[in-house]
Amino acid sequence: MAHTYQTIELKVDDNSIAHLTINRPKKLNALNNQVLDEIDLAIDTIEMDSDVKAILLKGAGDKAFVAGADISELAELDGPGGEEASKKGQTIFDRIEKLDKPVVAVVDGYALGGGAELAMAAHIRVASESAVIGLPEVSLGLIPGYGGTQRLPALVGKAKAFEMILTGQPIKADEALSSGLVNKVTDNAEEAAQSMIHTILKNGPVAVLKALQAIRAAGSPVGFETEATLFGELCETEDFKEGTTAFMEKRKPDFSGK
Ligand code: CO8
Repeated sequence: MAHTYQTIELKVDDNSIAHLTINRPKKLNALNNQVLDEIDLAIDTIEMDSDVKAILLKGAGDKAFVAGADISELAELDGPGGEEASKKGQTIFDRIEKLDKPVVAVVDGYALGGGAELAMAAHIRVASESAVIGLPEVSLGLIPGYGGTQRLPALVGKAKAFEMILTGQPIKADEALSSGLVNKVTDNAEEAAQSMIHTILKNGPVAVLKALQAIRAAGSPVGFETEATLFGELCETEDFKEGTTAFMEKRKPDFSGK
């Protein structure tokens, strides 16, 4: 179903990439309830639309990816409301991480608080030289509540996560790269992200899907078992036959996605 959005944009380009843009540039794309609801709706569409092969997640304007949860809404929360709001954001960001299509975030400018947490829910982050990433919640008397205390340690290790979350101090692109928080830093992050998606989409579609599923199981008690099961499933696919045959025939594979 096609939705009309006010705070996000969702457009699918000719290369089957869905461009999901957080679109409140005057508020540095801060995530209010409406933005979260619209992201949730956009995920429904992205999941159902078989024409969408990958997602490019970005912020509108030239200053920010997303400068955090909307502080004017946060200020109104009481205990039960805060817990509910945290769970709501966690659920939506979890849906992003669990998408069976690669999600690449373009981190251009500020990615703070909930914005950093949104970027961390993507599978890959490409940053611009101007990226400033941080979890400043403690400076507001809060902690990250959209998964940041869980995803940041997984990406950068506990020591760096303790430093970033306890000091609340943001880091710049070069430090984000060296600590593993972003995958790449470049002067044209959107172009680099698109190019990475094109590279991904040249590979066997079923293999890309199963790779997403296998990596998601990393660290869980069934991680290795999941890898072996998915590996076996891939050995039954036409893509596997085509990929290996093409290699031996010294030609490019023509994957059917079956
Ligand atoms: N929320 C609401 N409005 C914001 C936010 C925000 N997070 N960030 C920026 N804005 C607004 C500003 O109020 C301003 O609006 P107006 O023009 O109407 O006054 C507009 O965006 C432009 O911002 P600035 O004028 O401040 O721009 P500067 O270039 O001077 O500064 C900064 C840029 C440094 C990014 C600055 O805007 C800033 O510090 N923003 C707040 C950053 C922040 O603290 N983010 C974390 C918020 S807490 C959070 O994300 C918690 C997530 C988990 C919640 C879980 C439970 C709900």
